[in-house]
Amino acid sequence: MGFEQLSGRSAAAREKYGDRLPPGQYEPAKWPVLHYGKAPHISHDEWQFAIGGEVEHAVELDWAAFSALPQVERMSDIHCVTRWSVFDNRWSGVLPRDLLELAGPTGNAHFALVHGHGGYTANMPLSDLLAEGTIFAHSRNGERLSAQHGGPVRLVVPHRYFWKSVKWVTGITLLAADQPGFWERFGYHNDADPWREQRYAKGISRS
Ligand SMILES: Nc1nc2c(c(=O)[nH]1)N[C@H]1C(S)=C(S)[C@@H](COP(=O)(O)O)O[C@H]1N2
Ligand SMILES: [Mo]
Repeated sequence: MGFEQLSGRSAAAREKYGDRLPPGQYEPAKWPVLHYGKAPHISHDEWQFAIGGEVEHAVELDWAAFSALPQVERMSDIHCVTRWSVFDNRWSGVLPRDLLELAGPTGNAHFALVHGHGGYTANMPLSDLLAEGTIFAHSRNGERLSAQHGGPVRLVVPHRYFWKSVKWVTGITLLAADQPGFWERFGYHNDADPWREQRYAKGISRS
């Protein structure tokens, strides 16, 4: 996409959303699909979620157990490192704190590695997982997430670039010390704050 088109769209988005458009982002015509590899189709029957690492007792949930947890909604904008932002998404699902409560984080739990189908991972401080807007979502704007968008359940961490928002989640490992996830090992910024344009680690530039 040419710079003119990009900046034109950015200007339109800035007019529409004001300060809600982070630097270097634009609004695409529709929500893009982006992932490494092929999207798996996971049925509710086979869905499983494991919580381990720095916890009092490791737990595994099936779909019924996940569905029985308090269901909440969170509104947020999402920002991909490839520069698109999608505004006003209403996510429905379960709060990380309600999941973690089942396992009982130990006093050493300071970081989380969130796992997705096929070995994808994203790392974050426990505080990002427990942040107000973070949710394990099964629906967006009242519709179940498609397999392409990470259904049955994906993570949404709206205040970080969207690669932290793991699709087809399979579990959480709580950690005492940080461990880089899938893209973080390839040079993506560890913190991924879109407002500070933390796209890539120091010394690496891509466009
Ligand atoms: N399991 C898994 N989750 C993933 C990815 C992936 O490759 N595998 N890609 C990430 C990236 S880079 C982005 S931008 C978003 C894209 O989500 P979307 O396709 O629903 O827009 O998913 C994130 N979560
Ligand atoms: Mo991304």
